[in-house]
Amino acid sequence: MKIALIGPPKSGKTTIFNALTGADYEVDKYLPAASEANIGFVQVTDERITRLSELYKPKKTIYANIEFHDFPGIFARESDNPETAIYTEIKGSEAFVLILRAFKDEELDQLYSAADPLKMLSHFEDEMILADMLVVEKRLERILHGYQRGIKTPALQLEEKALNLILEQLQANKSIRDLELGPEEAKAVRGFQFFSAKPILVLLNTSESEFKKQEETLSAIRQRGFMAEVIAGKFEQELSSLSEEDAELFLADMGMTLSINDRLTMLCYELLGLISFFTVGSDEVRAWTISKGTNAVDAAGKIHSDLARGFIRAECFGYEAIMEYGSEKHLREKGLFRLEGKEYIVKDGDILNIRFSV
Ligand SMILES: Nc1nc2c(ncn2[C@@H]2O[C@H](COP(=O)(O)OP(=O)(O)OP(=O)(O)O)[C@@H](O)[C@H]2O)c(=O)[nH]1
Ligand SMILES: [Mg+2]
Repeated sequence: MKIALIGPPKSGKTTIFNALTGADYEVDKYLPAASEANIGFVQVTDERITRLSELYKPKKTIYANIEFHDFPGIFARESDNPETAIYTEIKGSEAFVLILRAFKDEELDQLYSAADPLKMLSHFEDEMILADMLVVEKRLERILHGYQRGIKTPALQLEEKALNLILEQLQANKSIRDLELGPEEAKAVRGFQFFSAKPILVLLNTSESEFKKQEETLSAIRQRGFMAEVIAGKFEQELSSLSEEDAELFLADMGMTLSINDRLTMLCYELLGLISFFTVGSDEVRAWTISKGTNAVDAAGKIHSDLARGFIRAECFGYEAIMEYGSEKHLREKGLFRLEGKEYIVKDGDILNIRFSV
């Protein structure tokens, strides 16, 4: 899963990226914008994998992970062109974490603009809508040009229909994520990777002392339909250099029990509607990430395409059940060891073993 950290210049993206990944990229007010993204992986802590690993004692234990890309500031100047490589790279991610400056800094106020998260959020929404609109208009023009030259296929007509619906939405100054397209239409335009179609988590980056004073801004952002949270980026980065016990004490002081990694990965799962299923055995205990509503055969395909192709049945039991009864043998006796077909909707915490033949 690829998540982009984006935002205006100097909102604290790299600071938060460092806190998340334990990296040590330079952060400084006067540093010019980087020309490429920093990339880092964050392991998704899952207590359940730890427990399963204790039970099965496998050779390998594999947690899920999220790939974070820390981009330089965007949508800052008139001359910033959303058709350049970095913007295309941003559009290639599955979701955005939009980091907005809520910490005070007079120099940054002067160099860039005042810390006004609500205003900045509107600016980002406008820019994303505008950038998408340019793409749609250009494509529609080409399609119509093709029609005039006799190139008119059902696929093109479907795409044109979808693009016109999207254009209408954008012209009403609304994001594509709030538009409900039919499955056919959605498929026809998937390749465009529109900015305003991506799920967004808004993070207010604030100082330690202002951390508890963001409720009003947060609820205003949530009222606009976004998921939003507050983070003390610089403070979190400092914490990442402390021992686990000390960091926990500091966090508890601020009313938090989870590390930035755990909080942010949980939020990303929620944002994207993701869940985990597990595979277990003496070789490997492993977590797999899927969307809510995924059926057994598609879940099998996550593990290997052969498992989907030759899918026969899924042997299935729940994490809670194996923890309660301690062994698969006991689960069988209790009738908690099930056989499920292709259409079974996999649940969070399911443990699957795919029977297949190719
Ligand atoms: N007071 C305070 N300063 C912060 C916080 N987060 C970041 N900063 C400072 O803000 C400046 C910019 O931080 P970066 O993390 O480099 O910001 P960025 O968004 O990555 O910047 P660009 O990539 O250049 O857009 C640095 O001087 C940081 O120390 C914070 O939570 N509180
Ligand atoms: Mg940066």
